[in-house]
Amino acid sequence: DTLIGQFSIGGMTCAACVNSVEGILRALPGVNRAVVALATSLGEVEYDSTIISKDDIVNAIEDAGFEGSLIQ
Ligand code: 9UX
Repeated sequence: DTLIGQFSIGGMTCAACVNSVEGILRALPGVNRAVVALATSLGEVEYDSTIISKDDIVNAIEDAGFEGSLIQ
């Protein structure tokens, strides 16, 4: 199923951080779309839940050195 998850992404301090997180998210198998906003520290990710889980997405954010958590 295609789902949309909203994630809090802590630790982003410049526009290059945003590009980095978006690139990491977009490269994950099962992620169709990812948009990250610096001002709100939020990311919205459209993903195929048969390929990747919310927890996998949070882990990818964490592995990149940021603090990720699921909002909904
Ligand atoms: Mo900007 Mo972010 O110089 O990890 S890229 S702070």
